[in-house]
Amino acid sequence: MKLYNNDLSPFSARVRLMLYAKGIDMEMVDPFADLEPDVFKALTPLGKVPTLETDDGWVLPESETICEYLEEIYPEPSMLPADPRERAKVRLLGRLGDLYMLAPLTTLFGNIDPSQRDHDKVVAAFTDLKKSLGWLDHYLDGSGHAVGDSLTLADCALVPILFFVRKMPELFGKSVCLLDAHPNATGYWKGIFDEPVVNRVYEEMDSAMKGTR
Ligand SMILES: N[C@@H](CCC(=O)N[C@@H](CS)C(=O)NCC(=O)O)C(=O)O
Repeated sequence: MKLYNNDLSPFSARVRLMLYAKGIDMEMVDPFADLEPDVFKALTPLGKVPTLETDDGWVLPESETICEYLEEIYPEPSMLPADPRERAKVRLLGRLGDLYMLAPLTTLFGNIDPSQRDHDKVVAAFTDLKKSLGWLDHYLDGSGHAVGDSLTLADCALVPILFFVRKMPELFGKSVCLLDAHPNATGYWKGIFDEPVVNRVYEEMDSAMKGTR
């Protein structure tokens, strides 16, 4: 199998974290560096990473869908708890990340360049991000895992998002840590690094980010 991946993409990092946690070896291709745009678009009209391609040529985009598919075909170690309510919480945290945290982060991304910046959009995006961090804090318990006491798909979704939550203020000349107002998220962010695969993904994202500056 092949993963069309970009090391800085939080969506790609979500899938990589899962692959590392499950010990799945997969070929990585960065389509933006290694493929002509038309070739990638012919594979997936979305043209986005991550995209999975199986050995028989079946192509699946969208990080959450890829993770759910991989969980089904590689069920061990499980990254979904056995308890239905805990499973629901894993999925809830993934959706909080996708819908309410990545949306303002994407707006902020598009406004990093000061010469192109829309200040009203930046203010609104930071406001939305802080609000969604409050929601996240409500559902975390301050321990080093999002749900239960082992890695789940919720951690795969949240770690790459919190990477950017912590980096973003500095890119706008602010020296604040957005997690400071959120004790459970702060505890989570400290504890999750006890997982070696989290360190691996963090380093990959950090190196990719340094490469863009
Ligand atoms: N909802 C998608 C979002 C994927 C996405 O937006 N990926 C970005 C990189 S972070 C991308 O490939 N952008 C290229 C483009 O939109 O042309 C997912 O969860 O996989």
